[in-house]
Amino acid sequence: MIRRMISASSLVLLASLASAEPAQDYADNCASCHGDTRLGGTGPALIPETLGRMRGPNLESVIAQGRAATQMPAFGEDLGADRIAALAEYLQTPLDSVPDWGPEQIAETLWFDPDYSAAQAPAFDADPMNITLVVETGDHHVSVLDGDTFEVLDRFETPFAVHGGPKFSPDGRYVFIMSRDGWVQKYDIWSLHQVGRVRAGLNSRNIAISKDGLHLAVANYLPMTLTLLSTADLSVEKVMPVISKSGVKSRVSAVYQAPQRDSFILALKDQPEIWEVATDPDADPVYEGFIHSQEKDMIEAIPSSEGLFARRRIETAEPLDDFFFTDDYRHLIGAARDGARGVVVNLNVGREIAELPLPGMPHLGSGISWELDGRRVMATPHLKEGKLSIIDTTDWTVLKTIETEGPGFFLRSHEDSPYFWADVFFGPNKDAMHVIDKQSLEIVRTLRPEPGATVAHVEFTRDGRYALVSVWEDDGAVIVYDAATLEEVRRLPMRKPSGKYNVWNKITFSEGTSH
Ligand code: DHE
Repeated sequence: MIRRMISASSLVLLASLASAEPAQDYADNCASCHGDTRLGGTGPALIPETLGRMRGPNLESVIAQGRAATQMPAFGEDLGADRIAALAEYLQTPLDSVPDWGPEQIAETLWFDPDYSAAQAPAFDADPMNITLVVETGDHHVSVLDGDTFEVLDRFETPFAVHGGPKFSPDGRYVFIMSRDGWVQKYDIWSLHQVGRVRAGLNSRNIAISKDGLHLAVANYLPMTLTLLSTADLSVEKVMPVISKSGVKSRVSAVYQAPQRDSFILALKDQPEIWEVATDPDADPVYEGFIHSQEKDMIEAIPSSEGLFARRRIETAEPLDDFFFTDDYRHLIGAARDGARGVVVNLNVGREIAELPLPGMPHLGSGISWELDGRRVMATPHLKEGKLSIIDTTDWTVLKTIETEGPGFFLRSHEDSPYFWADVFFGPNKDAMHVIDKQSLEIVRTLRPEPGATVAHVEFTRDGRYALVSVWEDDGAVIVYDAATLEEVRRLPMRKPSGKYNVWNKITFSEGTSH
């Protein structure tokens, strides 16, 4: 009788476990690291905006097996397959509401590294202008490379899932790094030490630094804002809600620095507008036509002068994304939503002036430019087709289409190199890297340094002598090539290295880099 009672109660227990609510499972097993609201804690946010980026092993297998070399344990034995599937589904449902994330909430997250003290001079012998940072997404670290000897001077932990290029202060001393969960990290290159962190958004896209180096703009999806931080102490200067002229909120796809204009340019994801935000404290907003009188409410909190952070709207026929800028920052090309056209906008007059046929989803943000037969041309890869488009920026025509071995993600060159490098990021030939002559527009070599592995993203040393290529795998490497002979000279083991950023090339806006 007793035995029958025990087995009956066990059955009830088992049944209740099998049907446990995923929200309860989340609260019991995940909330302590990922936050009660799923917006992150010591672990990353678990919301669709973040999880949509998960590549490789799917969500269920990460929950079941954990993540090697992280604090993420395996829940396979405790929860079983059905509850894990329900939990994974729960994590992919949008949040009912997004909490306020204004100046107060942001300020509460501000943290300074107690072990940091600012060095008076670089704590190393290497050329501080030839430092290259390697973002290692495999274990969320950055390696600081001496660009002459390729020695790793430091390797520091970043917030989880860094995205987009880190941004250097104009003197190259500090760098700011952003994660998809909206954390911004400040690192002092001279001291080889982290300075601090702040969470500027809940789900963020990228950052841009102002021409004078005083302000950092953070483009957010959640909430739909642009956060402006002081680079000195990471304090909040302003949180700008992003609301179209017609009163509809929009996510910010990306924010870019326009040095010649002394402004930030914003791509609005959901509304047919481009925003320009002044970073010149002396800009006279009315004279510049930066604001309409009915928009005064948007600039009421401007700290030091009327011009700083004044906003100008440029209305477009449809939302545009993923911008390439001409070197003088007079024009941008944005990708139209249909993934088949590029739209040219003249930023001075504030309107669209041309359209280009660019089928196969151009990745304009990776575009680079150079002189060809006295004309300024730009090249862009396509995310859905194995080709590169070469565009004449003097008359906005497609000069040539170069066939590649598959769709690519990044392009790179250097003023002193006759070649540009184009990866094949997707498909069976993802191990290929094309090297293309900038004048003949012919592929001169296709490198395959690690057959079967994804090989992507290139950065040059300051002098353009060496090209650094990522073997984009967990057990990966950065391969150093002689940029003239195209021979491999070094191989540095790295954990899934993604982007690489040379201080000099970035702070001088080298024509070979996407800005
Ligand atoms: Fe990126 C830069 C948008 C997916 C790695 N990516 C950028 C920038 C934008 C952008 C707007 C320029 C910001 C900057 O540097 O300031 N990226 C997008 C997308 O919209 C897209 C397609 C989808 C998404 O969910 O965001 C996307 N990006 C990816 C990836 O899957 C990549 C390959 C891996 C990852 O880290 O998520 C990736 N993106 C990068 C890198 C840069 C980048 C390494 C910086 C390149 C550089 O050389 O500056």
